[in-house]
Amino acid sequence: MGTKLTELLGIKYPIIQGGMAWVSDGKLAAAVSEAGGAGIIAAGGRTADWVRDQIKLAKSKTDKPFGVNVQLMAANKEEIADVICEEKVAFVTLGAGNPVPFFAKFKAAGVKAIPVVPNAKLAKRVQDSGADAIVVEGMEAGGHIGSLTTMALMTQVIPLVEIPVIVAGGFADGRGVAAALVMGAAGVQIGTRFMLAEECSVHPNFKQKLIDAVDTDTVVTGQSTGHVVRGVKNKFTDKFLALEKQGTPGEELDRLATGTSRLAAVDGDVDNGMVQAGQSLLVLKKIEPAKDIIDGLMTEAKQALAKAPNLI
Ligand code: TUI
Repeated sequence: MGTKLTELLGIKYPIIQGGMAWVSDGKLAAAVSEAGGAGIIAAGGRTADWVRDQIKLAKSKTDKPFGVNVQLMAANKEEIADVICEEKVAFVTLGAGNPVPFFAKFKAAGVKAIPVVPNAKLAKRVQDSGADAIVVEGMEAGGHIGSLTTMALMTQVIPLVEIPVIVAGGFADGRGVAAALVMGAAGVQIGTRFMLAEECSVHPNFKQKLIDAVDTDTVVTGQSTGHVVRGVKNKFTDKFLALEKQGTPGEELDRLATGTSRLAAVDGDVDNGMVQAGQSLLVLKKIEPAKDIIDGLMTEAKQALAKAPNLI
C-alpha cells in the first residue's frame, strides 16, 4: 500500500526531507532517498555550479529519486532551474515566492513541480496552474514561514485540492506521520529532524544546539519586514527582536540578517547566526543515520495506525 505521493515520486515511504538552505546537500539527500524517503538538495544561497555538483554527487550515491529545493527569492533562480532541467532531477520543491512562471520549464523537462505554500488561496492557484503536488507548510516549521498552523492548513487545504498534499511544520515523529495520513495528506515533509542525521553536514555546534533546545526555545524574527523566519532563540535573535521592537527600518534589519543562516549552519556560530529550526525540538535527542530516522518514523507510524481503528 502506498499514497498518492509514493506513487507520484516512485518512493517507498510518504516522507520527504525539507529543503534546508546551507544544510541539505547531495550527501543528505542521497541518504534519505536510499532509506526510502525523498531527499532534497537545498539550492538557496548556492551557485548553480554547486547545485550541479551536488546533484552529480547524489546520483553517484543512489539510483532512487531525489529532488532540489529552489528558493524563489534567489537572484540566480533561473540559472538553477536550468541546471535542474539539464540534470533531469525527479522533482523540485519551490518556496518563498511565486512558483507559477517556472512550471512550463519543469514540465517540458519531465521534472515534477511541487510548490511550498502557506495558505489555501495559493494552494488553489498553484493547482490550477499545473502543480504536480503541493507542500503546505505550517508556522511550526523552521525558516521562512507563513501565519497559519499545520492543523489549520490540513483542515482547510486537503479537502480543497485534488493533487497530492504533503504537509509540513512540526512533524518529527511517526505519530505525526500517522496523524497527517489520517487527515488525508499524501505525505509529510520533515526538516529539522534530518539535521540530526549522521549524513547531514550542518556544523556540530548547530546539531548540539538542537539537542539542547526545548519546545519553547524558538522565536520568530522579521514580522516587521515580511521576511518572517523561525529559529532557536540566541544572542542574534535577542538583538534582532529588540531592534524590531524599537522600530528599526526594514532595510537595516534585512542587512543585519544577511549571512546569518550560513554563519550558524556552516561556520557553527550558533550565538551570532540564525539557527533556523522548527518547534518540535524535544524529540531531537541523538545523531543517527538517516535510515534509522526513517525506519523509526515508519515503525511508529504503523503502530499508531494499527491502534487507530479501536479508538472510537
Ligand atoms: O521557503 C521556505 N522556507 C525557507 S526559505 C529560507 S532561505 C531564507 N532565509 C532567511 C530569510 C528568508 C529566506 C529559509 N526557509 N518555506 C516555504 C515557504 N514558502 N514558506 C512560505 C512560503 C511562501 C511565501 C509566500 C510561498 C509563496 C509566497 O507567496 C507567493 C506569491 O508571490 O504570491
